[in-house]
Amino acid sequence: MSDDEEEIILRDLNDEELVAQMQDDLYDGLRDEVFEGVEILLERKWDPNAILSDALVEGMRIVGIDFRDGILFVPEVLQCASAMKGGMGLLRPLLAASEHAASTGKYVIGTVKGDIHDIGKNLVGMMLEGAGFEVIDLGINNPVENYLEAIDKHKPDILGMSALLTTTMPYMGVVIEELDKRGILKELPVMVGGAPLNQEFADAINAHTYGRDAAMSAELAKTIIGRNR
Ligand code: B1M
Repeated sequence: MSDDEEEIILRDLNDEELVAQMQDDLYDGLRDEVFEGVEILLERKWDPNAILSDALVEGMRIVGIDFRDGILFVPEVLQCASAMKGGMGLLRPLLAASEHAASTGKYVIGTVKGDIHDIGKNLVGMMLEGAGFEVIDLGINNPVENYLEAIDKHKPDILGMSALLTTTMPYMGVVIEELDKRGILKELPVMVGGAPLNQEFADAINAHTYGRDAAMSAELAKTIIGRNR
């Protein structure tokens, strides 16, 4: 089937069918189709946040279930991630369109050592940009040295760490301990987030804040900046 024919079919769907189709396409790792679905919903004046949550994040949630149950494997899930990122790329400028002329503050963010999941972190970064933050993204698999170097170089107002694995989340505690030893922690609020985390864990490792999701994290970051000024 040609791209044009596929386009006509997607465009023929009503909103509900289209969102369901996009979740299927994300599951099948069809980057172009997911991208096109996002385009169509935007043309239909959907709120970018709703596209993100209803079509993309929900699609990825379904992928997660089948990944956990051994129905999908790493190569397939990588394709799903690529499709998700394609759609997110289109939404990025819209979510990050800041009403703020000046930067709200500087935010360094990175996924911790041993962990290569970056979709959630990227979303948090996008929302922070939307809230007017200058975001310095350290990417994935960051040892403590990377965070220290970035703090020294960029002098952020907040440090954010993301982890998606129960095996990598304790490393956040290692970073926080090191910041404490160096006297940085009392000056620099640390936000932690990621699917396996909760408030209890954040408290246990002495993090300043726990961000449950991207939108809430951006709000929390603004509150922290307001409090510190
Ligand atoms: Co991974 N993986 N994975 N994986 N993967 C999970 C996390 C898992 C829950 C799947 C499952 O079993 N159901 C499971 C973890 C189990 C556990 O630890 N208990 C798992 C596993 C086991 C693994 C491997 C070990 C598999 C293997 O190799 N056998 C391996 C590990 C690799 C490594 O990191 N060393 C692995 C690999 C991969 C891929 C590479 C294939 C791919 C990642 C691609 C990429 O990110 N570029 C992948 C994916 C895609 C997933 C799932 C399916 C989806 C994650 C995602 O992107 N979610 C995931 C299952 C799931 O979570 N449902 C799974 C969408 C995203 C928007 O949500 O990341 O939660 P999330 O982010 C949210 C919040 O958590 C929060 O805001 C975001 C937006 O609202 N948030 C923050 C996140 N970071 C934050 C930081 C903040 C604040 C909020 O402040 C700084």
